[in-house]
Amino acid sequence: MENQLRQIREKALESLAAIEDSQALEQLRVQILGKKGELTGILRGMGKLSAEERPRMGQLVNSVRSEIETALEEKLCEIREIEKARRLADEAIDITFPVEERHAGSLHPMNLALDRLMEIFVGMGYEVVEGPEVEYDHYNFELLNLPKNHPARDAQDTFYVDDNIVLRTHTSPVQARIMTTRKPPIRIVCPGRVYRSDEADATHSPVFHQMEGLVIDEGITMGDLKGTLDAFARQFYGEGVTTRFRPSFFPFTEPSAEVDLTCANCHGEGCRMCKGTGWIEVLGAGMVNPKVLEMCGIDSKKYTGFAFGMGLERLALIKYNIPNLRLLYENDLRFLTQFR
Ligand code: 2NL
Repeated sequence: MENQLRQIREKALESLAAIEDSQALEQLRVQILGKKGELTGILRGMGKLSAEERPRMGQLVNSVRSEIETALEEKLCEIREIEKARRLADEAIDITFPVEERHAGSLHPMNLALDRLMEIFVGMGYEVVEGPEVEYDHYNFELLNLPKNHPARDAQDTFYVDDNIVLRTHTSPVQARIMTTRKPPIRIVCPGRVYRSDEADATHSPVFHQMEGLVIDEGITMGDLKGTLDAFARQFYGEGVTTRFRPSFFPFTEPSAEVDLTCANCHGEGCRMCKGTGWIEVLGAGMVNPKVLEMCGIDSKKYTGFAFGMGLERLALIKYNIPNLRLLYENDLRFLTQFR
C-alpha cells in the first residue's frame, strides 16, 4: 500500500509538470482526488488494514493528499498567469497600424474659387450681397438701361416666367436693388446663379455663376477700377498677373471695357490656353452709366461709380486648369476628390 501511494504521488507530480492548460489540470485533479480517484481508492482500502497500521497509513495518505493539493493549487496559479498572458497577446491591438483613409468630403472647385474671390474683395472693404434668382424685368433690365426691345432681352437668351418676371440673366439686379435702397458710399460684390437659354456645350450652360462688383462714391474714377481689378488679378492668380483693358460696350456702363488677365498658364508667353496671345478675357467692366445711377435714384452730378462682372466657371477652369465645363457639373468623385 505504501508502495502504491508512492507511485501515485510520483505519477501525479510528474503529470502535473507537463500540464499547460486549466482543462487538463482539472482532469488530473479528478483522476487523483475525485470520488473515483486513485487516492480516494486508497482511502477506501484502509478499512482492510489492522488497527496498528491504520493511523500511520492515514497520516501518510493525508500528507500525500495535501502535498498533491498544494502542487495542484500552485500549478493552477501558474496556468492562470500563462492563460492571461496568452489572452492579452491574442487580443492585442496595434494602435499604430495604418488604416485606410476615408474621404470626408471636400469643397467643390466652384466653391473654392468663390470663397477665395469673396475673401479678396472683403479684404478690400466690400460687402457680399445676394438677391432673388427669379426677378422682375424692372430690376433685371429696365434699371440697367436695357429698355424693351433691346437685343439682349431677346427671348432667345432670357427665360421668361411671365411678361414681367424672368430668371435673372446676370447678378446686376442685386446691385440695382441696393442702389435704389441705399445711399453711397456703396461697395458690394454680388455672387450667384444666373440663367440664359443657351445651348449647353463645352463652354456654355443654361445655368451658370457670376460675380459682379459695384462701387459708388464721390470722385470714383476709371483709375480706381483699373487698380482694383489689378489687385484682384494678382491676389487670385498670383504675382505677375495684370490686366489689359480693351474698349467695349455695355448698356449699363459708359465707358465700357473688356478686361483681359495675363495668362496664368504661360505668364504672357503665349500658349494653347490663351491661343498664343498671352492674355485671357475674363471680365467686363466700366463706369456706371449716369442714366443707370439716375434711374436708381442716385445723383449722377455728385456721385460716380464703377462696376464689373465676371463668370465664375471660367475663372475656376483657368485657376485649377480644368479642361471642360462639364466636369464642374457632373459631380464625378474621381474629379471632385482632387480638390482638397
Ligand atoms: C461681363 C460683363 C459687367 C456690369 C457687369 C453693372 C451693374 C450695375 C451697373 C453697371 Cl448695377 N454695371 N455690371 C458692368 C460691366 C460689365 O459684366 O462680361 N460679365 C460676365
